[in-house]
Amino acid sequence: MKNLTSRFATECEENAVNKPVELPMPVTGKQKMTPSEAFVETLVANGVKDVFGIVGSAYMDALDLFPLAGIRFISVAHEQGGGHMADGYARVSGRHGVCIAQNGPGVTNFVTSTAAAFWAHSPVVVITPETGSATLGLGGFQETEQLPIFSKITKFQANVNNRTRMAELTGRAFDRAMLELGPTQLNIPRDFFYGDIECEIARPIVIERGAGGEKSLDDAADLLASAAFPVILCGGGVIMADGQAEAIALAELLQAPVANSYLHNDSFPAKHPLWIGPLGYQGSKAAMKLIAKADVVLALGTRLGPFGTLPQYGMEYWPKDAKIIQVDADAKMLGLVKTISVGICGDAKAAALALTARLKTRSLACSANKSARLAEVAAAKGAWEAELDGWAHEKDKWSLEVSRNSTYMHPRQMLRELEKAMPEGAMVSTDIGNICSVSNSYLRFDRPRSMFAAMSFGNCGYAFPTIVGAKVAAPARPAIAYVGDGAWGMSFGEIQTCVRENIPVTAVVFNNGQWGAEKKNHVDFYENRFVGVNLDRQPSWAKVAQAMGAEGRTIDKLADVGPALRAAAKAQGEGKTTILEMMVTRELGDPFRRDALALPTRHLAKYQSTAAKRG
Ligand SMILES: Cc1ncc(C[n+]2csc(CCOP(=O)(O)OP(=O)(O)O)c2C)c(N)n1
Ligand SMILES: [Mg+2]
Repeated sequence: MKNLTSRFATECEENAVNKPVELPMPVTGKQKMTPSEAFVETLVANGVKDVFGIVGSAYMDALDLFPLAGIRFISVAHEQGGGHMADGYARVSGRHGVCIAQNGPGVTNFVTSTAAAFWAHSPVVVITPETGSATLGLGGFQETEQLPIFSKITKFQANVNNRTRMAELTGRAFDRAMLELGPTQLNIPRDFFYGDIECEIARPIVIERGAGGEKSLDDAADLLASAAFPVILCGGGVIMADGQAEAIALAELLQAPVANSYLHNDSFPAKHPLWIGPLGYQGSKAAMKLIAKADVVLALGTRLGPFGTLPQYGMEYWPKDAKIIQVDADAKMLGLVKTISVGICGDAKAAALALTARLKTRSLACSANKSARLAEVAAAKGAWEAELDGWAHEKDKWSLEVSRNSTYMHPRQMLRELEKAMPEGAMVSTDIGNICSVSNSYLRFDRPRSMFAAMSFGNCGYAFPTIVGAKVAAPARPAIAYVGDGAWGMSFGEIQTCVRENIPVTAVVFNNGQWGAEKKNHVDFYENRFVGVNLDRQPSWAKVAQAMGAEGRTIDKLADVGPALRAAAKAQGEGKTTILEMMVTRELGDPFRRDALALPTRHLAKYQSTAAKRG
């Protein structure tokens, strides 16, 4: 057992991306400078190397300083894309992602990406230059109230209300993004970039999070020591704390199976024998069957979001009678969604360490039945793999009908081929859609900071720009986005950024000619009365890619999928962005929101023909 701990845990530490970085020295001491200089020097003090955005007159005086400050300005196609890039950058590096735009329309284009970063817990600093302070409220050019718009999707809003406070408030926006792990807004009236001020550039404040309260940790250790069937649920907090090695050590001490929380498939290594896969929509049946047996669940670094534990495959798997220990760095998340027995406000890494320290000298009830439990784990995993192997296509009536005469690939078979061909160390972002969701069953990772799904904000158009940002932060790693064709229509413009800025990535576009995830609701609840779900007359996305200066390939044979992915990933090494357009049938997997839809009721006579007949 000792060997197992050291092998997996050491590897994990070696792979950690989020190693402490040496921060460059900004100018020191109180001195005369312009607010633009104070702003840029504060970025330097925070180790900012890359800023995503679209150029605008509002902040041109500061932009002029970027090259000499060693800051790369990455010019994007749309500010939303720039915001997602900052998010991807932050998620892979554990450092700040930064984006900036023109006041008014440039800034409102950041709304969706900021909301997405909020729910991905990404430390993104959204810089929003504002209309000039002297004319604010007069309805001049490109004016809108920029603070209320972001008030519910940021953790903190710094409003530079006086040019002398530029460095202080810029620094605070960076500190708070890290402290609260989420986006912050730095709002700067555009005239405040100019003038002469005297100030000092503050160094970042680094606040260490502790393991949690002593009593809570003692109570949690007692529960774990007495558990007969403990299960660990590893969430995004484990990744953000760089605590995978500690989570592995605790799991191995308890010999407890470990599930990934929804869309955090990279929170525990898939090759580890105790890994059982992700919970939630299109997750692992093995994870669901095993957690259903738990008498104690340690929810480590997860807010236990309501969508992530909904019943799936007709299975109510959440163990209602189990004692739940929840560890989250944000005290407000404890017990919010699930009833808990012990809530620990702490860092997932430190808490895992503290629990291991408490438990390693104790006798553990779960040691007695260890072999039986491990046999159950192996059997459940084996059964799920066998089921996936045999699950070549969807089997509902509609799916069978639309795929019967198709020469295209079944999405599940294609996803399995992609899984098999996935290059070592790959980072994968996933969009919102039916095929992207089904991919949840086929995405396995051995290192943290590898999966960047559109988290609970769930916006189409997330994956492609996010992987572009991730690639900027980790250029040596293969960067792959999974995107449905509908979502691709929203986001393919960022191919321009890849080509122009030389950021080589791979996008795998699932061409099923439809907004599939929503169409599935029409099939299941509205008797195939399709409104707005067919994507007819699409261009060849491969040819569009070529026209934009990238590589584009259309793939319609299963045998070509793996080689095409490998070649595209390799081509990233030669600076090439590749779009792989996968021609797949129109079949559809389980719907997203079975929980929230119902067969229609109609009272008005003119709508009677749309009433449910299947009740
Ligand atoms: C910005 C945004 N608009 C609309 C939706 C609603 N929506 C969720 S999934 C989906 C369909 C996605 O279609 P596609 O990207 O083609 O993937 P598919 O489901 O076909 O695999 C839509 C429109 C959304 N989540 N986000
Ligand atoms: Mg589609």
